[in-house]
Amino acid sequence: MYPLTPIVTLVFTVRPPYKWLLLGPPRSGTPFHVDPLATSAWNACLEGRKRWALYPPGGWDGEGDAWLPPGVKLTRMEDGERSYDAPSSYEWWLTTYPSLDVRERPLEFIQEAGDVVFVPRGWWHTVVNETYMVAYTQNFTSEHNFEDTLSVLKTSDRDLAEVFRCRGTDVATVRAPPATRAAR
Ligand SMILES: O=C(O)CCC(=O)C(=O)O
Repeated sequence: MYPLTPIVTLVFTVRPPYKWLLLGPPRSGTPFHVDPLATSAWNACLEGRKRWALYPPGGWDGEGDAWLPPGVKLTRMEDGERSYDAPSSYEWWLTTYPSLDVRERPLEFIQEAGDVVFVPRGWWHTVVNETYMVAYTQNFTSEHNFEDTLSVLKTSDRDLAEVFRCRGTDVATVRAPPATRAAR
């Protein structure tokens, strides 16, 4: 197993929010989105049951960044910024999902208490809670998506990009050699 060095957690001073305790009743949830700053995430369900749908970056056809999950629309803010308009997760499962062709269906599964889900960088995901639910989630950048996060930060927050680049380089120089990793 490869250790995932949590580089984001080393940026103490200017770190954006990256960890959340989630609590919700049945039918609550999180609409379709991609996690910010090219981060990946892990999500541990402590209580209850959650239904997930995921699409890989670019969708199944590899159509590139412009691809959006069915039911999600691109909107433009007044300043020209792009934003995504997604229905609530409950509404998506109720109205969009049943209309999907079998080839358009997402990767889907149930997460129960004790299960930990890994969401890779760039994957669209939505979650509806089927019961009362408590979960804990953290976003992170490891050596695997370091360059992607750095590239997003360079356009959105140059100061943070500089701190991140310096700290990330430190981590890259002290990470375990391949032989040690394989033994874990
Ligand atoms: O458990 C959930 O509702 C999903 C949380 C999530 O997608 C996120 O924090 O990015």
